Amino acid sequence: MDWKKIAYLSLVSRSMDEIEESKLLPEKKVLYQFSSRGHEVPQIILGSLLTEDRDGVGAYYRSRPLLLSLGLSVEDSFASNLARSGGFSDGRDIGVVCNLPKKRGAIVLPMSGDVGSQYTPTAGWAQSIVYHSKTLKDKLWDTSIAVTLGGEGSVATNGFWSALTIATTLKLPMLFYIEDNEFAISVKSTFQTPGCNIAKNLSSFENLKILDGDGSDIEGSSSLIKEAVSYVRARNGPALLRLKVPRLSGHSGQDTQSYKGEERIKTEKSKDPLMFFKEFYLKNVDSDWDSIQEKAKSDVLESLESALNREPPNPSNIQKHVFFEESSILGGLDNTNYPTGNPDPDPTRINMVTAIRRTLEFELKANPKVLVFGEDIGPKGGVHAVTLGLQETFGEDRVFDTSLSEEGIIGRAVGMAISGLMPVPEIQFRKYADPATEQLNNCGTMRWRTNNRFSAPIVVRIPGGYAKCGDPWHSVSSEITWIHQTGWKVCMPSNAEDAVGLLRTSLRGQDPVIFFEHRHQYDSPWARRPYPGDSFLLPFGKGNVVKQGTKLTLITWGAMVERALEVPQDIEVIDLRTLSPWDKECVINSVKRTRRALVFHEDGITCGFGAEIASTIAKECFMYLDAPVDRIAVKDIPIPYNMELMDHVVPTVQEVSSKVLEIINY
Ligand SMILES: Cc1ncc(C[n+]2csc(CCOP(=O)(O)OP(=O)(O)O)c2C)c(N)n1
Repeated sequence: MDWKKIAYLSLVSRSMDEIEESKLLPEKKVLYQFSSRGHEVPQIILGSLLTEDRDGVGAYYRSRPLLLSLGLSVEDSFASNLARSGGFSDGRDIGVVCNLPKKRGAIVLPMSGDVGSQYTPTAGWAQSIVYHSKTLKDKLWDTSIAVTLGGEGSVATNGFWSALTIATTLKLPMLFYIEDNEFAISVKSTFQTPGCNIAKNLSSFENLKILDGDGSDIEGSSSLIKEAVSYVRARNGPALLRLKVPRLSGHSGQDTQSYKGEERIKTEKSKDPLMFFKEFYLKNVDSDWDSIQEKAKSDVLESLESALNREPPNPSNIQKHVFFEESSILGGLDNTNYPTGNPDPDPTRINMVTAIRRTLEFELKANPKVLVFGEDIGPKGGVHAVTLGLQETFGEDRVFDTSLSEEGIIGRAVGMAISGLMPVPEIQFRKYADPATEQLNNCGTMRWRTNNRFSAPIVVRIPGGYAKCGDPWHSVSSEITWIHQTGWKVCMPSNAEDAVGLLRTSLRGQDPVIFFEHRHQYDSPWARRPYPGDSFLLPFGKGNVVKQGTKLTLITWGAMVERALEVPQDIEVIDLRTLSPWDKECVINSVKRTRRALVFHEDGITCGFGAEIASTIAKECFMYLDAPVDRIAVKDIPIPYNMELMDHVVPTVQEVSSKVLEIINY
């Protein structure tokens, strides 16, 4: 153990917090400050053991000491807190939400502000370690481990339990490091786990090594940290180490700790691990503590000066890196040379289920980094039969069932994508993506909020929409959710051929994609098409004029395309195919010709995507319009079960046709 370095970094961290708390915060130069005072020493000891390539850490806002031990520059850290240029995010994110991408050595995954959201991406990283090492035979990953850090409050979150389930059921090389300071802001640990000790409560959890100690006991805690890291590195499975540490400051700069009381604050001060570490150091290592402290302080001041001299971020860059423009440091596919397969179309008409399966099969063959997973997608072949036979062909490492946790499915995919894999998670039905909302959201914003340091391109296959009947659970479409969120590409193919082209483009792309599979189109005879060949790709943002006409432009997508084509009037029908991005040009050109526009969709009408399209047409085609732009869509209620009721909710061909006539006769 390099105690001198541990002493130096602990003192650097302490000094940074002190300056921020006493000076930069009151001066309002730093607006968010989360002090690590009290947490430093054990974190830095842990960091000093993360020496292997591809060690991956999922950390949280109190983890700066650990990042310092993994190579974070003091200047970058200050610059981030000061919202200056460079740093973790170029002024886009708060400074405590750090990240540390590197091509070699331990990395820190992009943190986020949501407590508990660090856990499942770290589990994904752990699973990637095994995949890279065991399946791809990449030696760089042979001894790597995943480590996740969290406070005792975070053990009550869904993310914690989801990741724990993944790590223990799959026996992943993952260490849960829980820093128990007894308070989640002001809420006592009695509310987070009964009896306040997560280590004790998990003592009978299968496949989990438990270690429990006190961060103020330097020798005891450092040997526990060593034991935990060695255990996980030796591929024995996951471990959970809980260390008690005092939180010597308020939760954040604004917190006065009025809920703690004088006595408690005094007791916490007397447990400061740094104080005990100094004693330990002077007794066992050297007498140069004071000179190390001096050096730490002057280095910190010098770095602060440099950070203060940095320019503010350039506002003209703020829209950059929402989508792929250039490769991020970590995340996404390397340039893969794809085989052409059989580029000739196969004239046999296949349904959309078979088309998606065939595309997945080819891409799994073409790129060993593609992994397909979700609930029931293994031996059963998925509840929609899309993945039928894929596990048999590609094995359980590449096509696998997961635990029943959508947060786990998506969070794990995020960690995998950062490691360079192309995860293709299936969410069984659109409605069941709800528990994964946080991970989906953070996945989409990752490239932007890390200023292109990290990205997590994943292709989320989500079946939904009405089928033979409807219901509030299996028939949701709500595609607007992701169009409205940052960083997601969204497509909703109406037929088998488009599904092939869009899926292949998604799987070879560098952005996260919501690939919406409409349940009605899965086996609709209309949607059956010849397989367009193994090299067929469709670009995003290119609509398709599926019927030409002169009286009105009807803009639609997904299952509504089929209905729109049954409307008997002389209308032009555009299948948008992708909604983020969407083909404005195609729509505008058509409306300028037909002079009338109707948007037709299955998602609810209020604030549905039709509103966005209508507003664009109203602005861009104002001088050309002979009638107001209109919309027809599902009423703002879920799709009902009873088929007659369903027909009252999803617009029928007759209703659309009447609406068309109304606009034509305006
Ligand atoms: C999902 C979510 N809910 C609430 C918050 C607000 N919040 C931020 S930190 C925090 C307490 C976390 O406590 P703990 O996990 O014990 O870590 P500590 O701050 O004590 O180190 C809360 C409630 C949040 N950031 N995210």
